[in-house]
Amino acid sequence: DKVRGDVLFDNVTFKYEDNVVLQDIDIDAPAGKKVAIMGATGAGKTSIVNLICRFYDPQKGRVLVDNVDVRDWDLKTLRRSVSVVMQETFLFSDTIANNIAYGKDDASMDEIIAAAKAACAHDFIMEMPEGYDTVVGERGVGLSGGQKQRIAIARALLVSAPILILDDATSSVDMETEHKIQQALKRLMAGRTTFIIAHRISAVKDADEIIILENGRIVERGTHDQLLKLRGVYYDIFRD
Ligand code: DGT
Ligand code: MG
Repeated sequence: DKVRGDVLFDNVTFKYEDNVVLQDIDIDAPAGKKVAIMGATGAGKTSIVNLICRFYDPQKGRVLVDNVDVRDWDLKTLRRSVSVVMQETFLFSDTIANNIAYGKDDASMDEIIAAAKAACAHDFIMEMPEGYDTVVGERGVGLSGGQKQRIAIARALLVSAPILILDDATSSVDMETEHKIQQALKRLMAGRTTFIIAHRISAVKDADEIIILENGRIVERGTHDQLLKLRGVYYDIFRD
């Protein structure tokens, strides 16, 4: 009963109260496919990934994982099958080591350090008063947005869920660090169904399918080359 990681959106419409956020969304992501989602702020990108994790349910249509409606999944199994680097990173009031190992309690210190190194977090962690034992979060040392993102990426690197979601995962780190982290993320994506939400072409151009959302609707979809030829929204982002 291992989860393969096929994800299918079948004509999904989703609203917050009267506000239609996603309309008639079809996405076919068989296990291992890389889907990138782009679009302006408020277009509905995060809402798409919220539906996979069942943080919300759609009013119309279905979201399927391994051909089973996510509503019929055991919530624990479903969430354990999805590894998410959220747009708004959440850290527990706990040590850095425990924050990284959240989701994989049996991780060894060597594994934690390797994940932190791959996420370009090791150096700043070692500069903290107590290194990996430094308490962060509400009652501990404050971290910058980019530092929190790197902790979250290290956390994702440790668990090996078949579905991976990167929601603006490197938006707060500088270009040079992002470039380094991309290498680790590429390894992380290998063999997993991946949803990459990003604003930079560099982060999406290798995806199997790039989806452009506008006001909750898919207005363009295809590979990097196909979308460039289309000379539409994606082409305009590319030229800027
Ligand atoms: P981003 O992250 O700023 O680039 O924007 P997206 O594309 O991730 O947008 P998303 O999916 O967070 O929001 C789509 C729409 O849904 C937007 O009009 C705001 C609205 N919305 C998001 N979260 C909530 C919520 O918790 N309650 C209500 N009522 N509306 C929400
Ligand atoms: Mg978002």
